Amino acid sequence: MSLLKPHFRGAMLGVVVGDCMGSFWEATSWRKTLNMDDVQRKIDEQVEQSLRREFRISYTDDSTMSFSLAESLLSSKEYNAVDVAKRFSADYFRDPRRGYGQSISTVFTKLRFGIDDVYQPAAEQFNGKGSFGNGSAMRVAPVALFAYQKKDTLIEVARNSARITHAHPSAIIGAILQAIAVHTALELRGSDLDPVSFVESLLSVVVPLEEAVEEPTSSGATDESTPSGDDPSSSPPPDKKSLVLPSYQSKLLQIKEFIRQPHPPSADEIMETLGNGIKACEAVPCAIYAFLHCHKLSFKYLIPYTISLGGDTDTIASMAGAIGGAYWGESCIPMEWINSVEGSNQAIKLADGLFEFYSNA
Ligand code: R7I
Ligand code: MG
Ligand code: MG
Repeated sequence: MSLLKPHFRGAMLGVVVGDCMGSFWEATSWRKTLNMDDVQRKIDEQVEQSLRREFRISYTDDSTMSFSLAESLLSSKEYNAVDVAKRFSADYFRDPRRGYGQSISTVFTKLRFGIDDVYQPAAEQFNGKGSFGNGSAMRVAPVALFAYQKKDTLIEVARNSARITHAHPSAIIGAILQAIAVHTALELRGSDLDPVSFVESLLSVVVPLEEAVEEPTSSGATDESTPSGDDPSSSPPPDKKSLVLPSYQSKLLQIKEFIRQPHPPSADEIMETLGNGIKACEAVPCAIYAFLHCHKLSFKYLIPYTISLGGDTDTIASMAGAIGGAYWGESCIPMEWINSVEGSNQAIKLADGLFEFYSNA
């Protein structure tokens, strides 16, 4: 099995490369899938222009928040909720035009001047139900590196770091699921991967978490207050139904079915069943499936494939990129992609810091 450090780097680079490559399509692909050749052409064009004109493709909130979480974990040498909240809020007010979720600014405003309970603003979102957006999961990759040796710590830090902005159980469990997926990919790092076993190991974590939640997720049920991949601004106010979202268990079982069937599902089928929208319960399973579909191929294929699934493209590609980067390692990411995205040096520096933290633990 290969050395761990390049895989830490791969995970953090995967976050930023997926985010940068996916962000072009994010606003254009709600409720639709994309042609993979078009996506590939756009990536080539952006990379070529970036290298020729010496500018970097910009990252969005997905990377900003991942970096801040990593920085906080490194500077505090532990999870420190107040410090994480401060950094999230400061980042937002320093540069609010990074494509943040539409409701999260309320949380950052309340956190801005300090508050006794940093979890309170998130708990007040959506009439006290909390956001079920994927923002809690999109930034969680560094937690899998920080707590590489301790799965219990990993789950607790993923849970609590989610709660700073996302109090809905679906967003919290989504963050834990994404962190565990990155962790599992790091453990495997390039060795044979059986996709069914991969899903089963995720199920073993997620099922008890969902069982422990009284109401908010239930197998097969759908949330009708915000349709899949909906433009968030046009959503009606949440009612009691917004607590009822499809369970991760049902999505993971669907992924298992996809893996077992003789022909892979089409992008449209994936959108219809797993979803590709802004909800954590759509974006996280979609990213996990994308990685598993591509695990015998390459990072270079994974990113355009994931973007072709449409919807919340920067976030889903960033999460799939984190899992893929953790699995294949830094060397699998095309050098010209690394050189053309903003934040790649920061990603490497933070990955190395997290590796050092792990090595000295
Ligand atoms: O989850 P969040 O950080 O957004 C992340 C997304 C990623 O795609 C990023 O790339 C960026 O583009 O944004 O931000 P939130 O504002 O907490 O959630 C996102 C959206 O999900 C909200 O603006 C709502 O439209 C929707 N949403 C809900 N709608 C109804 N009821 C989240 N929770 C609810 C809810 O309970
Ligand atoms: Mg984004
Ligand atoms: Mg997004």
